[in-house]
Amino acid sequence: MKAIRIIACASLLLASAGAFAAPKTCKVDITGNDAMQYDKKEISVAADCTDVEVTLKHIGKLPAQAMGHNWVLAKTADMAGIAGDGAGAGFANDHIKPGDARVIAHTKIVGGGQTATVTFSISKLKKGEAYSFFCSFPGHWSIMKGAFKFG
Ligand SMILES: [Cu+2]
Repeated sequence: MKAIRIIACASLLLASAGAFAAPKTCKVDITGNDAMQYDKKEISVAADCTDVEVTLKHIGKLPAQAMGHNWVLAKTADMAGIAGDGAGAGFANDHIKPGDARVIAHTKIVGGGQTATVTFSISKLKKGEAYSFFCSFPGHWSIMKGAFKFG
């Protein structure tokens, strides 16, 4: 009787160990330009990615104060609210309201020739929820946005 219980315990342990996939950081590159455009309308990461590293490169020439871009990830439903608050949050805050819990991940704002990177865990995202990425520089998010898909 005792032996059976031990075997049952061991198989439970094995089953739960299998649920944790090996960590895998998937890299995504995206550019922004002087015409207020990203080069991607959608980002899709594979199901085995546990973390995502996004690198935003500004391939234009304009300074950040004039044509700055960042990369912000949030639920699609939160995008307008974050962008609205971000517009008033100021350049020094990367146009993100300080402590905005709706923001899942974001880079700093970059200008022409500059690059910024952010890494986040896929565990912050829920299956079945719609997520989007966008630029929170005032006036940009209506054009600079796209769907973020995973799994
Ligand atoms: Cu922008």
